[in-house]
Amino acid sequence: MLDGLKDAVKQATEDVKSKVAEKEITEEALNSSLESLRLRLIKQNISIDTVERIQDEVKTRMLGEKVRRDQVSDRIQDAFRTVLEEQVSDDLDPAEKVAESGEPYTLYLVGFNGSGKTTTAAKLTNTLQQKEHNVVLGAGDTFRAASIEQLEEHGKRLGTKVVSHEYESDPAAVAYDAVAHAEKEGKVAVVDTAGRSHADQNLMNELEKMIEVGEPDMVLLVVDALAGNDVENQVEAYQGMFDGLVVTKMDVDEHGGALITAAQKSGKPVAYIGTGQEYTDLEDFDTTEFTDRLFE
Ligand SMILES: Nc1nc2c(ncn2[C@@H]2O[C@H](COP(=O)(O)OP(=O)(O)O)[C@@H](O)[C@H]2O)c(=O)[nH]1
Ligand SMILES: [Mg+2]
Repeated sequence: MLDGLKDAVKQATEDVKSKVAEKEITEEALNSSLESLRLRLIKQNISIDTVERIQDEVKTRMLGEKVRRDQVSDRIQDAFRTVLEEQVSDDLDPAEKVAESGEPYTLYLVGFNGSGKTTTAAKLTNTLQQKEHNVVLGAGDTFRAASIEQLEEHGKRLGTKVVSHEYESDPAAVAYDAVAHAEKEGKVAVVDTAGRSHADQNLMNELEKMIEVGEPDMVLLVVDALAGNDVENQVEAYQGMFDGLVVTKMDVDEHGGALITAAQKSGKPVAYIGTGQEYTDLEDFDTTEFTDRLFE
C-alpha cells in the first residue's frame, strides 16, 4: 500500500538534499529539484493543483533561511503534512452520524461501475452491525446483471434483510421500500445503486429521482483507488450529490494519489478506505495516519 508514493517522496527528498550545500540553497537549485518532485508526484496520480501546492510549501520552508542537509527531510514532511491536512479531510464518520441521529437512517452508495459499491454496502453493514445497529440493504442496482443476487448473497451471510425488486424496475421504488422498512423497523437502510457515468444522463436522472424519493441522510461516493487520475471525472460526475468519499482497493493501489485527488477535487471528507475483500476490510480514514504512512 502506497509504496510508489513513499518512494517518490523519499527520492524527491534525496534530490533536494543533494542540492543543499554548506550555504543557503539557492532558488535556482531548489527549482530544479522541485521540478523532479512535481513529475514524481504527478506519476502517483496526485492532481496538479495539489502537486503545485506541495511545491509552494516546500519552497517556503526551504528558502530564506539556512537549512542544513539533515533538516531537509523534516521540512519536506512538514510541507506534505500541511497540504494534506488542508486538502484531505477525514471529518466524517458515518457510523457516528447514525449513532447521533438514531434510526431510521438512510445511506446511499453511489459511483462508477466496478468501484466497489456493492462490496462496500456489505462491509458497511458489518461495521454498523458491530455497533449494534440493525441494517436493511436496498438492491438499488436493478440494472447490472447479477447485482441483485450479489447483494442477496451478502444479506444472507450477514443475516440482513435485503429489499429488492425485479431487474429493470425503477430503483427509486426499491429505495422507497427500503426506507419504509427502515422506518417501520427502526433500522439503517443502506442502499446500493447502479454504476453510472457522466455520459449516461438517463442514469444520472434516475439517481436524482432516487435521492428525491428516498431523502437519504447521507450519500457516499465510492471511488476506486486504481482508477488513478480518472477519479477526477468520477468526482465531477457526482459533484453536489454526495457528502463524503469511500476510497476502495487501497490494498492494491501503489500510488495513493487517487485518494488525495478525489478529496481535493471534491472538497469532501474521506469517510472510509477499502483495504481488501473481507467484510472487516473497511477502515475509518485518518489523514494523520495516512500522512504518517508516507514517511514510515
Ligand atoms: N482488493 C480489493 N478489492 C475490492 C475492494 N472493494 C471492492 N473490491 C472488488 O472490486 C470488484 C468490484 O466490486 P463491486 O462491489 O461489485 O463494485 P460495484 O460495481 O461498484 O458494485 C469486486 O471484485 C470486489 O471484490 C477493496 O477494498 N479491495
Ligand atoms: Mg454493484
